[in-house]
Amino acid sequence: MAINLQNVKLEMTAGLKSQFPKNNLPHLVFSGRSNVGKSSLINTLLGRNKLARVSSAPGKTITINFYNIDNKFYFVDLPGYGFAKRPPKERAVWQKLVNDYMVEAGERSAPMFVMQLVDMKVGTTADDCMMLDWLNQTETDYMIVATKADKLNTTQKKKQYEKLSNHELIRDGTEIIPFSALKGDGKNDIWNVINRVV
Ligand SMILES: Nc1nc2c(ncn2[C@@H]2O[C@H](COP(=O)(O)OP(=O)(O)O)[C@@H](O)[C@H]2O)c(=O)[nH]1
Ligand SMILES: [Mg+2]
Repeated sequence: MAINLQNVKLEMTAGLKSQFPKNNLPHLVFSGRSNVGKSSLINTLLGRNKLARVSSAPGKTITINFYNIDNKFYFVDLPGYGFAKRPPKERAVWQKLVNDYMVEAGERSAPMFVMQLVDMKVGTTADDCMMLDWLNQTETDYMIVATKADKLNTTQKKKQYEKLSNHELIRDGTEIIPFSALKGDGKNDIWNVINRVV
């Protein structure tokens, strides 16, 4: 599919279910804890510096951002999770919004595919495991993007890749792609997966 990356826009920043787009375009969903590198991945894939906001501090507002990609599909930027050091109320707001989205996504006929981001150096957190468990239980299609690969040397990368490959919560045969926003490693491989699923 030829995609015009000049024709990309943030169509909706949704804090409420009523604000989700109502058409039947495929959804590529980006999921991961705050600070895992989600915005950086989206910007790298789209060849933009600042379309998605990159932050050093966890975002304050909990929204789902819908990027319309050339009227062919959406990049869906789920709000980051990782609530250990944040108010319990935030978790409830996150759960309600993400649950509303997932229920509605389940009702649509268009494909949905999840890019589950895991920090390659940190490995899976307890929250990541909850998300993986949920993806498995709902039989959602997903791949793993192992972010910030540039922080590791070759030996460490191999070790962390093996860990993810053998992870009990990562479905057998799941694609795992190491990625670096800094160096661009993995960008083409991820685009190949996107082209296959949309
Ligand atoms: N070294 C390195 N740092 C990264 C990479 N991707 C993101 N970061 C940094 O990690 C922090 C969080 O990135 P961001 O994209 O905002 O993460 P988000 O909260 O998941 O959207 C920022 O300081 C980024 O500069 C990467 O591939 N390599
Ligand atoms: Mg972000």
